[in-house]
Amino acid sequence: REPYVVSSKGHTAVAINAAAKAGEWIKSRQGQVKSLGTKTSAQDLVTEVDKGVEQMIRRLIQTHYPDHCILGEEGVLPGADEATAALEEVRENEYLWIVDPVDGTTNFVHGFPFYCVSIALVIRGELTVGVIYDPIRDEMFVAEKGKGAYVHGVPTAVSAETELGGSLVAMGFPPDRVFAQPVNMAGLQSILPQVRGIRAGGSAALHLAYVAAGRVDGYWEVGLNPWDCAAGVLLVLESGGAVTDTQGDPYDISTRHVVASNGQIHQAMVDSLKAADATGLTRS
Ligand code: 2AM
Ligand code: CA
Ligand code: CA
Ligand code: CA
Repeated sequence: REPYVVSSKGHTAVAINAAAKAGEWIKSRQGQVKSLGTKTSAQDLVTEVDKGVEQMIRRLIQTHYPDHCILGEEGVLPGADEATAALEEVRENEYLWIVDPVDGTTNFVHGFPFYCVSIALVIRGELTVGVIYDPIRDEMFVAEKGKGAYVHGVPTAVSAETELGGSLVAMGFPPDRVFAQPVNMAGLQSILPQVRGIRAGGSAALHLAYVAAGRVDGYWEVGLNPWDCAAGVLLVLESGGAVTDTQGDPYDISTRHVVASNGQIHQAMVDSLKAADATGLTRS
């Protein structure tokens, strides 16, 4: 294995180190969850591992950068409008870290080995570092703005597929049944007949890393929060791919309905979601 660190730049090394330590800890706790709670619904799970890992990552970042702001999924107050809060923090803080301690908590709880740690750094509103660590496969995905994206020192690149018909795409089913379920049913019905296959692994961040690495050609999901996608978005962009909202407008940190792809099949995915009224942006 090549060393994780692809750059001696401090921020990236701190993110990689935090993700590696967090990932090891999560993996060691699979199958040993002691306290399983719910958040917004019976499907929206949280464990002591999510909370403990976020605390650990916060401490590691704060040790190096005590004056930086950290937005983490489990640090958000219940009922707060997460996306709006994040945007305000981006505006007000020069350095904002965006942390998802466990992306794929449902998988973690069930022992389905598809989850990761996601850490991004936004500097003056610009996505600058993105790190995603899959502890099961020991894969560390690292992107730096303007410097490309790597997995263990090897550059990642999106696929070259040009047709939906030859594409394997991923999607996500967030636990919000009232809003997301009808939108997802419409999207599935529209995209599925056109592609080679659809996968829904249950980790938004890892799906984005897989778009970056060319393992799927595209991915879409509605109802995401900044911690689900910030790191993965930079990975896709730095690997030569495209990321927009589900209507094809440019991604920014407040975008919740996301399409990521190799670029080549992007418009076809967006067109298909629009035609099926499956963007999540036209329904209330
Ligand atoms: P999590 O495991 O960090 O909670 C699965 O489709 C994706 O949805 C995962 O990335 C999961 O992240 C995310 N997710 C979980 N709960 C959610 C919620 N209440 N709203 C939106 N997305 C959620
Ligand atoms: Ca969660
Ligand atoms: Ca998440
Ligand atoms: Ca999480």
